[in-house]
Amino acid sequence: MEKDALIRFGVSMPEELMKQFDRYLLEQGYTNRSEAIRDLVRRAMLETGRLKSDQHVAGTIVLVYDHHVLDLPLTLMELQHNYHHHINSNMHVHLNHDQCLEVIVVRGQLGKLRELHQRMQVLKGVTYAELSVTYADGEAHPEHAHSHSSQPMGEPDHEQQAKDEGERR
Ligand code: NI
Repeated sequence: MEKDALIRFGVSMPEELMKQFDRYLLEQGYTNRSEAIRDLVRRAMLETGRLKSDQHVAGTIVLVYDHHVLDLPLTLMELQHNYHHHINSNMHVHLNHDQCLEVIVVRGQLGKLRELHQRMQVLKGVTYAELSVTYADGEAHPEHAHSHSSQPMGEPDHEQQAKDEGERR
C-alpha cells in the first residue's frame, strides 16, 4: 500500500490550553505534538462514524457558558424549547459569578441532537459544549411520537406545542 502523504498545517490555540496539552502529552508518553494530534483526530473520526444520523439514541449535552453574555441565557432557553421533544431533563449549576454549567438529557434521532448541539456550540459565550450519546432503541412512548422533520429550524410550532400540552393533561 502506498504511503499517505503527510500534510503540514498550523494550529493556533490559547497559551493556557497549549500548556495543558503539553502536560497531557507528557502524561500520555507522547514525544511530539503531531503524533498526539493525529491520535486525537483518529479518535474523533471513530466517534462520529460510530453512529448514523437516523439512529435513535439517548445521552447528554453538557454546556459551560457565561450568563452575562447578552441574550445568551434567553437564546439557549428558546433553542431548548424549539427542541422540547428531544429534551427529557435539564440541570443548571451556577459554577461561579460568571459561569453556568448545564447538563441537558437528550433523546431521539442522532441527527437532530447533533443539530441542537451544533447550534449551541457556535453561540458566543458558550465555552464548552459536548454531546455524548449511546444507543437507545425505539421511542419511550411511540404513541406520542411526533415528526417535526418538515418544521423550519428555529421557529417553534406554537399550534403543535399547544396540542402537546393538551395531550399531557
Ligand atoms: Ni447559572
